[in-house]
Amino acid sequence: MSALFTPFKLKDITLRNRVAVPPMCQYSAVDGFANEWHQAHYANLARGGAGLVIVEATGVSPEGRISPACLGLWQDEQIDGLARIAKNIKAAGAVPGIQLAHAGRKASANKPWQGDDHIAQNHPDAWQPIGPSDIAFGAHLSRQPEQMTIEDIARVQSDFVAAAKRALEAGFEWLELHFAHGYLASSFFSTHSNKRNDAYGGDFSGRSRFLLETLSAVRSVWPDHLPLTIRFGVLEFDGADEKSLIESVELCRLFKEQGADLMSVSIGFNTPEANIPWGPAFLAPVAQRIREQSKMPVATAWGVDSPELANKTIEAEQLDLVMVGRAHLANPNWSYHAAKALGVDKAAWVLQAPYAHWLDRYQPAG
Ligand code: 8OZ
Repeated sequence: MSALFTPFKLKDITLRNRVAVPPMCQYSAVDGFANEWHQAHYANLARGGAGLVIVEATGVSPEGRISPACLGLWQDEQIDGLARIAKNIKAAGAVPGIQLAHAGRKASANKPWQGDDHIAQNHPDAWQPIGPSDIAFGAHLSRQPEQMTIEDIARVQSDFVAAAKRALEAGFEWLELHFAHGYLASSFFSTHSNKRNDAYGGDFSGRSRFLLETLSAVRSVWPDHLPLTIRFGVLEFDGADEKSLIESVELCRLFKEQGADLMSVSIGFNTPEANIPWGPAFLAPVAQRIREQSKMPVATAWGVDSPELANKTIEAEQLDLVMVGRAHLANPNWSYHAAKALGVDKAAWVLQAPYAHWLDRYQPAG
């Protein structure tokens, strides 16, 4: 029996296996609306056999999008397109998830394949990014954000709440908050980006406040029986990682108290000065530490491409769920090929019957 292909239960939701597709921005929307690209993309991924498919970073407000081509859920009219996606994911036997995000000081950017930098300030597509402090990320994202007022903070938090309600209405059963990658929440937690001297900055508790309040506000509208998870940038690879990890573990414990159900462990990306040791499953030991010390189930992405490696991280109890991202773009049927490679009995049946039947039939005897 392959550990990767055992079910995973979180709250009232059971995933058919431990393979998840993490949020991957498609930069293909207009005005935040899902279109044909998104419909086909997510249906294909779900039909490939993964247990969970999480829709890409979806802006809780227009200003919270990374780029003008990101999805959004800031108005009711955006529900329909996402509801069709959720329905398609479910019809393929996967659980539909969605990630809600505010890009903070990294917002108002060009698509990665069109520069990955801030849109020129005087361009009609640009908008004013906001952040905990008026400090730019630097490097390719050099635009200075406007420091958020207390009213701005309350507004963004209520945007998260309103978007979470819409996500539920759209039929999503798994909600992930984007607290990583240098976007707004992550930038509140990081000393690289948060130099505030009010209740939302300074010491650990000040820098944690925006994240904990946002989580708690969303939890109050997201049903108890459905998973509410966090993609959390737990370290920066900036030379201060032990200190970051001690703080991150502490914050994970508080997240758990506020009702978070699983941590998707990732990187802070709050400074361009990071030295990231890219490699196969390089975050798995970090995730394992979060798992052991916060007593919460964990997932991680980044470099878990091979079925054997994915299976090993589950078997070794480093991860509860493996996020397989780019390997799914290369091969949307990754789970089927993984099941075959791992010797799962009747591997074709990782796929739905209209595919599984034909793949299973006419096998050579013996
Ligand atoms: C990887 C690294 C940095 C950002 C996201 C577009 O998290 C991203 C991202 C992915 O939505």
